[in-house]
Amino acid sequence: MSAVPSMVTQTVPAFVKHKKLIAWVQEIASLTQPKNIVWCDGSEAEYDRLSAEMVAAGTLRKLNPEKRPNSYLAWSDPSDVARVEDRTYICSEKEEDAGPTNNWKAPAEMRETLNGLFAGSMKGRTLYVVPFSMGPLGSPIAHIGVELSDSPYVVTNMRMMTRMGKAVYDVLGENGEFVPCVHTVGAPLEAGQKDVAWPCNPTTKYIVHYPETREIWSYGSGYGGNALLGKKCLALRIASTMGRDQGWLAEHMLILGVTSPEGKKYHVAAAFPSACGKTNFAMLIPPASMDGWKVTTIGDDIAWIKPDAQGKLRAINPEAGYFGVAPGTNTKTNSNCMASLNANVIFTNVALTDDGDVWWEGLTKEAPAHLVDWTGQDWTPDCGRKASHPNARFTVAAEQNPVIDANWDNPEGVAIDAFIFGGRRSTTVPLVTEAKNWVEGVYMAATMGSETTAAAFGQQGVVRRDPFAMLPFCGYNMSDYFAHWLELGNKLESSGAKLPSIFCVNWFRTDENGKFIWPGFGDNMRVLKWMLERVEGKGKGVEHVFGTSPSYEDLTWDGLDFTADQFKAITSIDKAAWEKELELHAELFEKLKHNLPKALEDTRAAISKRLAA
Ligand code: O2Y
Ligand code: MN
Repeated sequence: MSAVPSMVTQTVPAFVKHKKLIAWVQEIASLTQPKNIVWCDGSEAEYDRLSAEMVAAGTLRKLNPEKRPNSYLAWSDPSDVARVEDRTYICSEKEEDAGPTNNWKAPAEMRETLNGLFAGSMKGRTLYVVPFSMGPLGSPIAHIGVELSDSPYVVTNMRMMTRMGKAVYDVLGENGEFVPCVHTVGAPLEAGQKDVAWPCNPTTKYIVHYPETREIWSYGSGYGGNALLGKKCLALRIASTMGRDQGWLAEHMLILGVTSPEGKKYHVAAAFPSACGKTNFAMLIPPASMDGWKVTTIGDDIAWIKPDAQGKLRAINPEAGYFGVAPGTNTKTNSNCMASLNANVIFTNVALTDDGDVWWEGLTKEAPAHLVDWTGQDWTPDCGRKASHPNARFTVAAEQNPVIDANWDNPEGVAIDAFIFGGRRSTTVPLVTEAKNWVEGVYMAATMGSETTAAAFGQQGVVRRDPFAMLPFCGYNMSDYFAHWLELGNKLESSGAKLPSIFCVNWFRTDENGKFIWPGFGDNMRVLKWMLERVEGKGKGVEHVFGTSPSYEDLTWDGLDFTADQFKAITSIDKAAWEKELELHAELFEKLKHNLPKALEDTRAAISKRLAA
């Protein structure tokens, strides 16, 4: 690599007026040495051109237009199939600001490493300049990012996942603020070297965040959250630090609109760790017996929540599309999601059918007799391998969701009435509990967890604590994050604002055979209805040590055969199990003791005392 990199000539389109942006693109181009630079305008023509180029390069297959119009299938390198948590870094100046739940390196040290890796890393490739808005263009809650990437797959995915293109330059103007995001697949092409279908770096990956300077640098992966830098990197890790500094919240939450039969509209934001049915809840279809209730989607994964002038928390979905898990999705589990996927989709790592369509585990009861699997090999039902990767994905524009909320794109956002926190627990945690107050709600969210592997049927698996479902996504010290939630609540409450109610749910208690007791899916509407009655101050319930839960009579049972005994099995509170649970909370707090708010320790002590009484 030459010590003084040569300049890459670029023609900057007339619609780009931001001198700092132009200079930064030149600086990154000088470092990474691409063969050319493309300033993306986000047009359909650009999308079609890049897709055709990727088909020619073998990165994408065009699916049968009669089965799946305007849709593509990508198969990634088998080493590049998911987020890489162990290669994800928060490089704050002080290690304690990243906290014990993040990987940390000093910014200067990381910059030296990355400068070495990024030097010449785009050789033989095109550098795409991808301007994007997280949130409706010009919304007071939105923020802008610009991703420089050498992956056309990133460009076409970003066009669906964000508001991407020319209009963003207009919002940026001559000196608007943006979060700089630099991405390379880390696979430079030497002169004459043939490219591969899915370029990536098989051995070296880095997903790096500099919270103080609000920058993102990603090296070596072309996949999902590692490469589509608007999602987990900007909208959660960097945005969470912006929220801490500016008094708002960037959360790993879906946002729902719920309309009652009387026509009253509510909005709830809900946090669930992965594999807890988040997409299904985001597109919930109420049971037929709950005629008149309507659920609409504002967001499926991330919420940005800012207090308005009256202290009311208003939320937007910063994204414009869904990057959802395909396996397990079908017309029974999520027919709205399936309807979203009829056309204009990029599928990644699902299987290809003989008639040019896609298939994944769980799509149909019976698998097709022959497929080409996500690794490109022939597949038959008896071959002993999965046809699609368990983390196979679809990328689709939110607008294709048949139950998209009329306000999903409203720049003012929607007023949040309730927060819901849920984990996957086979025992201990009841179906639903309303927290006694904001502090106890924050405690519930801070201590939530999900079971990973079930040790045996009916036995509790290993519980992985995932505070606020933010463990891999909080861009700063988790204890400071708890303090931020507490301080924001305190500030809003003392200004006279009504805070959203906080609920904790668990759809996953099992019986002695390891079978889920609660039917879940659309029947979660029964629980949602009770929560909204509580929000209205009308819902009945039973007070207990942790808060308030419904009694059997307080839920609507029309159209569902669910006995009082079954209800007891998913709502009972086992004192011994909770004593153990509180010990595990203490272990978590010990790990997070640096700056852990005293209010959380005090809440643990108070719950313990109430439990013993
Ligand atoms: O594996 C990835 O690259 C993406 S992870 C992801 C994608 C969409 C929504 N949520 C998640 C997650 O891990 O929470
Ligand atoms: Mn997520």
